[in-house]
Amino acid sequence: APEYKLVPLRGFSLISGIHSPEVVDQIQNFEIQDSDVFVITYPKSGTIWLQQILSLIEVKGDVTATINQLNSERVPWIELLDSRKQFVSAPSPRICVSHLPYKFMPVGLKQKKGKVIYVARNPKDVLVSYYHFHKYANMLETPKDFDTFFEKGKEGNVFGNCWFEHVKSWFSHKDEMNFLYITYEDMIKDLRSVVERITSFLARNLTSQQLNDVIEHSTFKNMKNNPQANYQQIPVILLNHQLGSFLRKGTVGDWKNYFTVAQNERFDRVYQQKMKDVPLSFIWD
Ligand code: PPS
Repeated sequence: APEYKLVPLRGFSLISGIHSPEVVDQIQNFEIQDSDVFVITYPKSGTIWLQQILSLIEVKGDVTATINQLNSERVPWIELLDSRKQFVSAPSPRICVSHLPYKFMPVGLKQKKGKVIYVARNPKDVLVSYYHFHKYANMLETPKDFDTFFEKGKEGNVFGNCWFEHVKSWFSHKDEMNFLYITYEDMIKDLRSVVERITSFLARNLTSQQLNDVIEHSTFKNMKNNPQANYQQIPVILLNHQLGSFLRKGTVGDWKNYFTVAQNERFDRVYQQKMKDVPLSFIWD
């Protein structure tokens, strides 16, 4: 098996074996078209959910048009090794996802070409979801226990680096871009209204029935049972499917089952300090 490790590129950690510094360094030069859509997330914030939703919006909710292709191929990651080929030659509209921080992004996005959808999730649930992901993703180091991962994740010693820096870097530059900010929690509470915000941001016209179909095939249950949406077909070399599943729990507030009172107090202090000038708030449970 290949050896995966975190390798730094301009202050950001990539995973050797699946990311290439050369590819990532090229992204800023990608020529952006007005129809391009970039979905940006910190890991475990709803990426594959958006892959499913956006590809369904493009086919107006007709799930049969998506069943020949994995959602990770319909809406590929731009930082993966072969992404340049996939992105540059894809027919318009080119829709991709990325975990990269703002500083690696194509210059064109900052000139209001293309569109950016940023999906944020409350960082306590991100930490718990990422903990489970580290246990079954072969490209990430298996944590000894939750306490160990809490320290590591809170410090940003993971792929994605620091959650606070990620959210803040994108959010503080939002006015340079065509930018839509949504949260995982809003999607859990009211998926329809978030999907409506997305269709209107992308100027896609769907009938009410088509919208229903998009939502129906994007529920946790239906995605978990859909082999083209649940990542079961991602090779075992990357994900050990016996140790977990990508669609794990899909709720808000699971952190309460993991954080001790002391950990929660420490986390709240860091949160308050790092987010004090940021006009964002989260639903925590
Ligand atoms: S990754 O590895 O960064 O691409 O992971 P990502 O897709 O961003 O995040 C995975 C978490 O999103 C949850 N998820 C969903 N929740 C509710 N409904 C739907 N349809 C859905 N699809 C994905 C997934 O279950 C992971 O969260 P946890 O808390 O671990 O369940």
